[in-house]
Amino acid sequence: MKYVLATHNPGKLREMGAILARFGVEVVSPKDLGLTVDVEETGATFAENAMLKAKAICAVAQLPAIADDSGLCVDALNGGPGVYSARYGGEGLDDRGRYMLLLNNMRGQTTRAAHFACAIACAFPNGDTLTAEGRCDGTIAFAPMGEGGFGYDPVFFVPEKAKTFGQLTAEEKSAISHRGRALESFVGKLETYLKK
Ligand code: ITT
Repeated sequence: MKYVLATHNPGKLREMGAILARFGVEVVSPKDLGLTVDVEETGATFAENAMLKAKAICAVAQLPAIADDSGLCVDALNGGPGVYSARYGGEGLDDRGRYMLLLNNMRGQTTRAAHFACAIACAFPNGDTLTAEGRCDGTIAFAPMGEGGFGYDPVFFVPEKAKTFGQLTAEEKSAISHRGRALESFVGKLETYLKK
């Protein structure tokens, strides 16, 4: 069975595709199917938004769809930008603009704890759904480091690796990331579901 990855974010597509391939889950992108579905993320939580995206793409593609909703939650910013991570600072900013804004807003802050959160939702054409979540704890760096990954990776420092996500290889990041952990949990649930 093929699964559509319900995301238009190339960084996520790359990471989700690689992780799911390791578990033998065959995926296609919305682009492969000639689909562009714009889903309004009106949910208050990562889990709600992931389900909105999975259900919308599943309905259009008539294939099971796997969505990821994720974000960076910073303690000193009361958990922000959180579900607004992709929209932090407004429409005009790119990834670099968003993480530079974050560094600016953290200037002088000594409490730098943060975590990435990821909710995975899978919707099947018969109406069944599966969900999973993952998280990775770290701190906000004082300056960007590394060119790898996407989004806020250059400013998310992982103490156990003494590196930012941006300084890790794709494999190193996925082994400990919110997305890697959520997808590993999801694949376990998928295997159980498919056996039924
Ligand atoms: P889709 O909705 O099409 O999947 P999106 O980028 O809009 O793409 P989200 O609404 O889930 O997705 O926003 C997640 C944002 O959080 C993303 O744009 C990044 O800025 C950030 N983010 C999530 N996971 C990340 C990661 O592994 N590394 C760096 N930044 C990440």
